[in-house]
Amino acid sequence: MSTRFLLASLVLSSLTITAQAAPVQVKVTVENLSPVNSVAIAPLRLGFHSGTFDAFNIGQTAGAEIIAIAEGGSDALWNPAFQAADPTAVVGSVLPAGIIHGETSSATFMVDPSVNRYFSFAAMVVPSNDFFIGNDDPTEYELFDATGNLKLTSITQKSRDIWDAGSEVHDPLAAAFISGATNGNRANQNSVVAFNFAEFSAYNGLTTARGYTFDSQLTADSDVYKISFEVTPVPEPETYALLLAGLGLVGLMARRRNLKTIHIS
Ligand SMILES: [Ca+2]
Ligand SMILES: [Ca+2]
Repeated sequence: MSTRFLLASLVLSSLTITAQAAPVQVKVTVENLSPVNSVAIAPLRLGFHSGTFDAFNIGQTAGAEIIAIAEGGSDALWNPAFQAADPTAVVGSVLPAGIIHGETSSATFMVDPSVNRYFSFAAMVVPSNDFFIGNDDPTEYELFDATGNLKLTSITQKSRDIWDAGSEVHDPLAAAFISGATNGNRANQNSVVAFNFAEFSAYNGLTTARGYTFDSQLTADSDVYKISFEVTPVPEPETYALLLAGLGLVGLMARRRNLKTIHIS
């Protein structure tokens, strides 16, 4: 067995060993599937987690972290609440501020499939006072199986998946994404989290912040939003070092041989 072959074998076997326990990069891509001139989706707030963080419950009062997302798209309370409930969770966002019909956006996260097996999300749906999409059950989206393989490649949300946080009374003049409205104004609704997409038609004919005339067109089965997942393995730093050292030695041996050849000839 040549030295070069031995070195290559060592590098390959170390790659195989580290790949099994290694974190992976997960690219999250979002796409607004709603009809032209219909709803926009604020930044996606997300977490890869162990299944312990329960963001909200149907029929119950929404917590402050969900209200902050549903009324203003903000993650100011979502991130700390998520990390307090699950310290090993990877939390973050897919920006920008909002995407409309046909637009997409992506962000990449470093995730350990053995620790962060589940995926949770929440995002404001606009124009609205307090509407959002998100998963009630923290274990609904099992992203990785027990051996760390990606189980789920996408999540599609339909109109009937849209929640009303029950925190702010419907009022277009206090809604997000409506031209001339003041999103900061609000009246307490004192209600609970419930499915609601029919209220969007109350915004029809109003001008949005993006300049188009809103037209809901939503029926229960309308696709609204898609979240897609793509995984790429991340070699660990020691693997890189070994790989580089291996390549360096192979290069050195090759150079020596060339020098010998030159010397002999
Ligand atoms: Ca729940
Ligand atoms: Ca409401």
